Amino acid sequence: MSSVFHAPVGDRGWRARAAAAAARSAAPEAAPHPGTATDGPGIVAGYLAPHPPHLLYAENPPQNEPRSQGGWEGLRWAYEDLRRRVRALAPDVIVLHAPHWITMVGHHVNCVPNPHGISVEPIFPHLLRYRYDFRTDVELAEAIADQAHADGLVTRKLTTEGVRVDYATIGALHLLNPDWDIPVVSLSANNNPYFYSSSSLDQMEVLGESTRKAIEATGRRAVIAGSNSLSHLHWSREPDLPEDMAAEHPYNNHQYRWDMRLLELIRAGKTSELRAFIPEHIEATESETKAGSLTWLLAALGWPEGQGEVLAYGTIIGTGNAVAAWEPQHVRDARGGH
Ligand code: 2X7
Ligand code: FE2
Repeated sequence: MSSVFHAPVGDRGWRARAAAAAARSAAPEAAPHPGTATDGPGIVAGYLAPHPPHLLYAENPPQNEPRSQGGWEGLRWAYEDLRRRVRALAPDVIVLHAPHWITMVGHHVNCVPNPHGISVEPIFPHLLRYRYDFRTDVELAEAIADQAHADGLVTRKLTTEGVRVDYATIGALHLLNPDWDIPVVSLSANNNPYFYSSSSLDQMEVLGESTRKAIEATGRRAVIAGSNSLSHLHWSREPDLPEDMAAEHPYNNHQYRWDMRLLELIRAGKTSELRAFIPEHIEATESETKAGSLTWLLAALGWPEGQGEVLAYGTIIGTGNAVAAWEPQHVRDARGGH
């Protein structure tokens, strides 16, 4: 098995950095959190932005071939709210970590200036066949890859034109910004958590911090988004009409209750408890957060205590999905305290 850290065995500098971040997030509420910008360059907001193809299908955008009657409105209305927030923030870039660009060795960053083509969902091709055409913030993409390398991770810059962009990246980015007028940086999901039972999210902590450093060093105002479903067991059959909401419900009560426990921690802003809870939740529910997008997101934000808002929860073919936001106080104040 290849290692996804290039640092020599015994180099545990990243553990010290992760511990320092934990200590910062456990400190009493006072100074601004290290992860989010109060003004000027930095991360201006972080969002949990789920990507099941059903959501994009239900929107009927012109870029997607299949047509639908709608469905999953609760989650989609929350995305409408996120879109308004993104527009109000007017970031330079959206940086996204999503689980379906799977890389077996290392963490890859898409550095192709203008990815375009058709993205197809391999299990649900009748829901998502989407023509995409967007701009990458190449300078930031390269800076993230370089910083992650300097921080001990095996990294690669994807520069090959024409590599198909996965449906999770496309789905979440469309739902966040259907106009595609904000440049993007897209990160791969290294697959090591699926091979090692423990410690696997540690790298996402490092990647999150590397992402933040690169955003600050390049002077960007960035929205960051982690695209994970929560509980991840789903039906093996779908209704004749995929958007038949009479068939949509949690896989079982166990999965639902564990998702609620996770969401209560977000709502309460108990981020250090959430950090410890994420692996438990994965163990209990096969949560897609195993792919690391949520951990990457919160690590980039510096695990901000006292923040966290759940905009919606809903199931998609039985899996749990939430739209959630972490925004600094001045952003919430500017929106009128919501
Ligand atoms: O990628 C997904 C997912 N995360 C959940 C449910 C169904 C399909 O695709
Ligand atoms: Fe997924």
